[in-house]
Amino acid sequence: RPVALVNPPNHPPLPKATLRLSEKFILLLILSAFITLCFGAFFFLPDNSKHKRFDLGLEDVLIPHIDSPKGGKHESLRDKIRADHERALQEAKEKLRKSREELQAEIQTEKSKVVEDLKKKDTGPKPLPPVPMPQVVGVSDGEPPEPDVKEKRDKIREMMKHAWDSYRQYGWGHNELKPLAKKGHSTNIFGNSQMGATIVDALDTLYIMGLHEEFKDGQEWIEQNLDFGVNAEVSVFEVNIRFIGGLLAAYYLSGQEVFKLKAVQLAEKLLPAFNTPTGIPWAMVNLKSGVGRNWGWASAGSSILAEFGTLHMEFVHLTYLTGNPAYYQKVMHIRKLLAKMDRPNGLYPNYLNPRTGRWGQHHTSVGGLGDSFYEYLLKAWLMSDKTDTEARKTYDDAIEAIERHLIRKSNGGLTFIGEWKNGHLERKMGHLTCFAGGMFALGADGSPDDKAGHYLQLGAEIAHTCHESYDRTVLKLGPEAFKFDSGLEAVAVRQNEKYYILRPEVIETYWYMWRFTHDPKYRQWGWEAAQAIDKYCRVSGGFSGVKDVYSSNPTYDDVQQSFFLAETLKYLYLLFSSDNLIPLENWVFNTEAHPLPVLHLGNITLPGSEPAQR
Ligand code: DMJ
Repeated sequence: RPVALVNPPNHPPLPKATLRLSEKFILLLILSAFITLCFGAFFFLPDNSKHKRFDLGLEDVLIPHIDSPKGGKHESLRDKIRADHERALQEAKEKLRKSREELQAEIQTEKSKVVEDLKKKDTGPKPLPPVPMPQVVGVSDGEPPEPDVKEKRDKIREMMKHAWDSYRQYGWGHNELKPLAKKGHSTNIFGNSQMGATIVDALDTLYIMGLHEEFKDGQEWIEQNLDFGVNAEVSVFEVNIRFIGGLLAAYYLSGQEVFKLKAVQLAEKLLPAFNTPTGIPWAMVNLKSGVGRNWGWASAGSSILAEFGTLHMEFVHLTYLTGNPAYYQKVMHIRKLLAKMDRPNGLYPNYLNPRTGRWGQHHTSVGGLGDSFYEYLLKAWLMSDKTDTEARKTYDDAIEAIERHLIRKSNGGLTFIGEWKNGHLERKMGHLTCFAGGMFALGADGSPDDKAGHYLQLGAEIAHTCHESYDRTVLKLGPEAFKFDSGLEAVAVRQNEKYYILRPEVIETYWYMWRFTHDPKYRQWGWEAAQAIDKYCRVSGGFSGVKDVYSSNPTYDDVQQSFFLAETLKYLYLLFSSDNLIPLENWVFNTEAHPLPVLHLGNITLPGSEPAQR
């Protein structure tokens, strides 16, 4: 269309320069159409060069046949081709003469032969590459020199035996035990699987306590029964910390290859959980189908900070042991993504949407939903023999913001860690949060600005507060959550916060404080807790949680949690052992108390430590 017609009728004529510009534009349009045409022709017309190459190939063989003298090398080649053709023709004729049934039988024989050949080649799971075993020290007996301490330690060992034997008798192979009903038990974190969670979680405790017969029993069950091809939707976090952590620790302590193989088989099943738009894994994955999703209750379809942030230790070990960079890359990708995000007040919210990569509700906690994310930053640094300084720096920054916004002193002088909810501090602390006392003490050495003394002191204050939460109950066992509000100091208010489910966090902090200070009060507090557990939680079929620690006549919840064997009893046993049993210079405990050896990464390059990919 002429350019002039584009002008509306009563519009002043366009200036000359504009018309010329439009002409240029049309010319440009025609030129680009021409280029596109040439481009298309180049790609879509038959590729002559290929035909040429093909013809040349034939010429190489055929042309000499035409010109070659009789009896020459080309003639013998021609005879060979002719013979081949004739043989093929003959075979085809014979095939055509055969009946349909005969042909099918032939195909079947051929197929079985191929399968047989494949079987011969496939000699089971591929062996993992040999790697240097990290220095495994301190798997000693750890017997304390003091007879009264030894007596206490023996008592803890006896409690472990009761918990294990009861599970062995009434719940063997199930995930957990109902010690009153005397039958197996499971929860939604394990889907509808029966994967012997208690066996896997308890293995290293049995080993450390020298309960070798029991350990062997557990190993046999794992060899014969532990199968991850089940149609069960499990929690990625729980399976990682309990199963992968438990199997890896059992492997490093005992050197039995089966544990390593099982850990790797399971880890492969967890990998599909990372197939999200951001690479932040789903909370749950179906072990068979690989389909993942998030908890219905989590803010706007979010994944949980303490869940996707508690994979690092185990995944680094998996890459170390298998040479497969995927595990390392997945967790480093999470770290990189978090580093790029804005943090409200320097705090990490507990919820992150794996589709959009945006934070969900602004709720920050050092207890449930947040806790072990901070723990794994510190432990990543320790586990790398203090070479992963990026992890240490991230930990230091996070703790600095937590101290500023979440840690307060109550009117009665108790230091507590509250929960930050949309700019408001809730003066409530969970039993889970009590692990932080140990974490602060563990992170004291290496803290910035030489604040080691400050963090050790903070650890001691948290230990004291948590001990108070136990001491102010009737049973001398701590409630699930306690308040520092309206005159209340370290006591639970709501009925649904008064339960104790055999959790380890307070005892865990006593143990770390003991290792760093050797103040006898920590052994004393640990012993008080052990006695209370034995008195109020022990039943003939094992150990049970109780529903109200403020009642002298409590009812049982009838669950023997697997972490009672993995953590609570292990930390108690270590509290009454000498320090040379699992020394902290050589071992780092995962969040389920499974010890993993320090990897001297200064001398090793992990495969995949180049830029992370998803
Ligand atoms: C354990 O499974 C782990 O310690 C986890 O990090 C949170 N809490 C439970 C035990 O209370």
